[in-house]
Amino acid sequence: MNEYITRVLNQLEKKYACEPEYLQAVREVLCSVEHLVEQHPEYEKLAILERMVEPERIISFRVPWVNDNGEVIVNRGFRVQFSSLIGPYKGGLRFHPTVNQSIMKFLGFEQIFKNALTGLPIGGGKGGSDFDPKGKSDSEIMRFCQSFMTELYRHIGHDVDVPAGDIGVGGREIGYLFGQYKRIRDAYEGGVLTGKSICYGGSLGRTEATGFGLVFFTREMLKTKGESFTGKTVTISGSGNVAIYACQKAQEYGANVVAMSDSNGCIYDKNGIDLSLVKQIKEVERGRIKDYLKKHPDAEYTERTSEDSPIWNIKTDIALPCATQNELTLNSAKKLVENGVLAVAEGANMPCTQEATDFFLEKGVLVGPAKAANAGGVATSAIEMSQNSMRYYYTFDEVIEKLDCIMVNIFNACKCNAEKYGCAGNYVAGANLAAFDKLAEAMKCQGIV
Ligand code: NDP
Ligand code: 2IT
Repeated sequence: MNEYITRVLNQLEKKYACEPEYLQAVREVLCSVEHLVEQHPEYEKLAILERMVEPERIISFRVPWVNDNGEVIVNRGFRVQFSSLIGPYKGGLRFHPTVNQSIMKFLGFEQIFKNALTGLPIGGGKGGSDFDPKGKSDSEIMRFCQSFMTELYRHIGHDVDVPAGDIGVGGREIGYLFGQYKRIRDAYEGGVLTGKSICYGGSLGRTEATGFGLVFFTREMLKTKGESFTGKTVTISGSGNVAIYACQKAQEYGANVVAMSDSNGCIYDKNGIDLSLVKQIKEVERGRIKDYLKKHPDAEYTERTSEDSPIWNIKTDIALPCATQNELTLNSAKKLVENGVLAVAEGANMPCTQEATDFFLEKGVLVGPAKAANAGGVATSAIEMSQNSMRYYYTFDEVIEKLDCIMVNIFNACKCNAEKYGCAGNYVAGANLAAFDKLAEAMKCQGIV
């Protein structure tokens, strides 16, 4: 391993020993850009790596709110403004009890590379809170969002930092956050948040974008092997925003999606997932995936009992992890390979452990890395921002056509860079190389800042 990379990694591992997810994300990128770094001896003198991995700013704040019983609850809020090299900080907000600084930093770090791959002018950031939206009433969600924004508003703006959704933050939460921002600022600034509802400035297609984009990227990978979605068996973990729309597009392409999940367990329906029922359970009732059995008693439900999710034991051609980080372990990867998996594409951020990814690559499985394969969501957020600036809206078909084109371009960038640096077919390395190259060049142009 290159000396400069080793030194930076060693320093980080000492300094941030308590941030395993962040270290995992950084290690993956730095280990795959070795050839590029070797071609640029000036990077060391300019501290390109040190500056690339260190967030420009981390904001952390108290979020007090009152629950329906009149009790005062205090959560922690974060915004990691990772890089403004190529545009305003851009990235989602996650509300989940596991949120901590390591998870915020890993997500922010991934985001700068993902956003660079889209080819659009967006820097990278991430935020959120350890607030757990599960089981909360609508008014509790609203009060929490209002309190969160009362702190966050001073740090964001349409040319500064533009948050959006992620786990636990969808259209409802973005609406409450936007309302509070507008009230404090006393101005309508449409482009300050994305993922807005269509009725007050959102973009058609943003809801579908991450899932659809994931399937477009996978379609391009499959093409390289003369394959397509038609007639293939697909399993999709999660049953949230990304999973639902990945399922919809895969079904439109003629695949048989047989399984979906949530954090409690997974359903298997050999006749093909009834997606309108999943949408009803998850988008309307905010229920559990197990409720699927009430309408389809022939489907099977398996409870999750260990870190290895039962969904990956199901035989499939294409696996789309769309829930959360490190949800697909080496054990699961072995099971999928044993069952003949052809492609794995990451809808979630860093869902495969490093060992799982390495195993897939070693066995010749097509791997679509998150920063490339799920970039359709943020790319469409950037299209939402441009519509807000233009004060003009595209049709649904126009947005999806642009999204498809962006996903094809991202796939080609991954493919070309993998070939250029001697690892043809390794789209994980290809994505890291393409994005790193662009960011490092931007850093050189802008001086030591
Ligand atoms: P949602 O909140 O809509 O759905 C999340 C899904 O993942 C739910 O089914 C949830 O189950 C499951 N899940 C969450 N945490 C865990 C966990 N610790 N263990 C097992 N399952 C879990 O989120 P999204 O669909 O928006 O996000 C899913 C993934 O995609 C995340 O990794 C996110 O970062 C990534 N992503 C999202 C984008 C977007 O535009 N929304 C864009 C790019 C990436 P349960 O309900 O039981 O918690
Ligand atoms: O991880 C991601 O790319 C997102 N959650 C979407 C971010 C965005 O700004 O649309």
